[in-house]
Amino acid sequence: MKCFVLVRFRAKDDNSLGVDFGSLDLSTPHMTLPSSIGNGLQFVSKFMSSKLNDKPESMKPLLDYLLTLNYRGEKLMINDTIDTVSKLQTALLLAEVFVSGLPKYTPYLKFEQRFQEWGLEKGWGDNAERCKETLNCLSEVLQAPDPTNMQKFFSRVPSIFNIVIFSIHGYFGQEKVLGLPDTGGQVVYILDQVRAMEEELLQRIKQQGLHVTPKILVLTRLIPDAKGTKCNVELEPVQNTKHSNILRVPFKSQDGKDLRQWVSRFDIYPYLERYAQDASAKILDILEGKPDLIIGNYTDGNLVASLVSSKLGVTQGTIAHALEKTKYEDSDVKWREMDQKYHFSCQFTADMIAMNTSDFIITSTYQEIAGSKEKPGQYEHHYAFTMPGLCRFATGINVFDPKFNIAAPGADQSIYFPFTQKQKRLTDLHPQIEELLYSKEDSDEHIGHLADRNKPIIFSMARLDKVKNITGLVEWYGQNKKLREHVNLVVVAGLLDASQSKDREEIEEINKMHSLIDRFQLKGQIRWIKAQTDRVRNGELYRCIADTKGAFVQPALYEAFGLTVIEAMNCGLPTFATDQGGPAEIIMDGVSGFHINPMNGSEAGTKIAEFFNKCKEDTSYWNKVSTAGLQRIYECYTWKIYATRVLNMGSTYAFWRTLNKEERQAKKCYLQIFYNLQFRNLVSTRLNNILHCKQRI
Ligand code: UDP
Ligand code: LCN
Repeated sequence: MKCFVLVRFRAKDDNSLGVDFGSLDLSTPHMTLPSSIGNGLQFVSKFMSSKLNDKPESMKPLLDYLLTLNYRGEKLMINDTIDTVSKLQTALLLAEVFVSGLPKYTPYLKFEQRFQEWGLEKGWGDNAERCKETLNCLSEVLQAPDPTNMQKFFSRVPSIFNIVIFSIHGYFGQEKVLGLPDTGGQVVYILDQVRAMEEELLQRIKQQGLHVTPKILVLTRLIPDAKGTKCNVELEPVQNTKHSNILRVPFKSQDGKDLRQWVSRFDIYPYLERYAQDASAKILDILEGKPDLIIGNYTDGNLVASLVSSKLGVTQGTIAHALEKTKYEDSDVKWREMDQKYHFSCQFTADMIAMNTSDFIITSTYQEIAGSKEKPGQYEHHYAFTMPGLCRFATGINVFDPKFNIAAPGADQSIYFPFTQKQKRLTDLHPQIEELLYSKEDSDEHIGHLADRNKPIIFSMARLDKVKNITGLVEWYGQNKKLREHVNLVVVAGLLDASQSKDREEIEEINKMHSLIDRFQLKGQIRWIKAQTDRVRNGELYRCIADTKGAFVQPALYEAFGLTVIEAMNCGLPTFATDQGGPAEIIMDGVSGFHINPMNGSEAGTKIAEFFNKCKEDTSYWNKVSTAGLQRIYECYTWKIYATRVLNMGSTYAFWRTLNKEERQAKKCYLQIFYNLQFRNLVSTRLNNILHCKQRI
């Protein structure tokens, strides 16, 4: 296939560029069952099993892949003396018979030499038993591949040691950053993800019998004007890890100097290409070579991950968290109206590039991909769309693509644990929390007070963005007499003083909060606390709210996942959360919590009021909902489950991407043309002025 045939058409009705990424996936198999969406790994394993099944030589790609495995040049699993599939089968058989005769826990070192005589290298296992299982698993795959053995084998292949994660915008740090503009759950997610993945990597490497130190680097932006955070520090170890670091690389302005101030995620595009080059050089230096897996986060991180992984030839994973296209209604069709403020032309183009270059896409829920009966999913939104006069995507990304995989995040259970675990409770923080919730006077940190301390508290915590709808919650509360009778309202959100904010949406929301508090005369029933950055104390805060037999309310107009929802549930706090997005899947309505419709405030307010009414009538009801919420968390939302899945994706897709090389090369070539002609052009015509600006809101 030639690259130039790939820009297929211009839409008839306007002069938009027509793009059909689907036409480039001719031999990529696609799922057909909606129920399979998000189970890419399973599908890929099934497909590979059937594809590698027909003739013995069909196994050659697997042999070739195994021959590439190495750590810093030292061969792993097999060496070059095994150059045919039948030689590999013989070696596996001989080795399996041999290790079967050894005591189970015989260390690998004791028989390493025998393995080498058969062309086998380190990586099969740390003892005789583990080696036997891995050898047998591959023998089964070579004899008659089946998806179960295929998945098991790839979960054991030593292919991942060094991982790079890109998360560029906002203030990426470990202290004093949450709640700052553009800085929310993504940062929490990534830091927890790093800890979980390091732990899983260490366990796998040990079981593989290797003595390798894994490294994880989180690449973000170095911001010299760091506002009291550590965002001006180049290298910072990730807390509670041994081998993971945050590496910060500055943006450069036109004159080559480091850009000093924070840049909104909507204005970030002109800096990314240079950033990718600078980051790439630093990564190669620190890791002393290429990483084995690159994972991007959000539009900017994913675009840079695409550039760096294409350049280095490394497997790429994509995580969106929450893309703007889904949040702003008709943002594609009305892109022109919004472009000045949001630069969606650049963003949607970057998203399409990243989704298509990526080898696999990690989502937190099914609905993030395919939505629900009522609403399209985040990725479904990107299937086909038009930005009139600019670009028409006939196929942007297809949700039946096997690159989609669900791996839901968890919440750090050392911080978010149930309020009932009395011996673990952080009682020394109680005086501070008491002051935060109940002190009478307004301060720099809070506004309003709770006159009647005997009432339960309904609590919410989020960035003060429009989409989070904290002002919506205040309005529902203000309007609902019953609710006001039953409970007090506490919200932790943003800044309290509009003149201190630089974020345009936050400024609007701050002003609205003040006017709602006045309009409904809420002082005495509401406490508005500014953004809280201490996660440990926040964990205890959720539990103190649970002590009042209160509830957590997440009223967002749309929430991609909703970490606060699982944090609250982990603490045993009954939770009401938006039915728009991830929470609709996390909570089973009426069992492990409740759904609320953010478009219908009076219905939502009544539902919450009825819950508290029922709790008064049936004293066991509150505990029942609390316990069911916890059970749901333990079954589905933990970091351990997440890390196992993601590392399995990394190793399986590393092989998957070596199949169909020609077609992939053609797509890569097309994507490069698209990047060069379309994306670069958009950035330079719409945004280059930013490079010269000192500060932009
Ligand atoms: N958070 C916080 N302080 C605040 C606001 C939020 O610590 O003032 C934390 C919250 O506990 C959660 C994260 O920031 O861990 C927000 O994640 P979520 O997924 O709820 O929303 P996002 O901000 O990513 O849209
Ligand atoms: C961004 C969001 O908006 C949230 O819904 C997610 O929970 C968070 O990222 C982590 O994925």
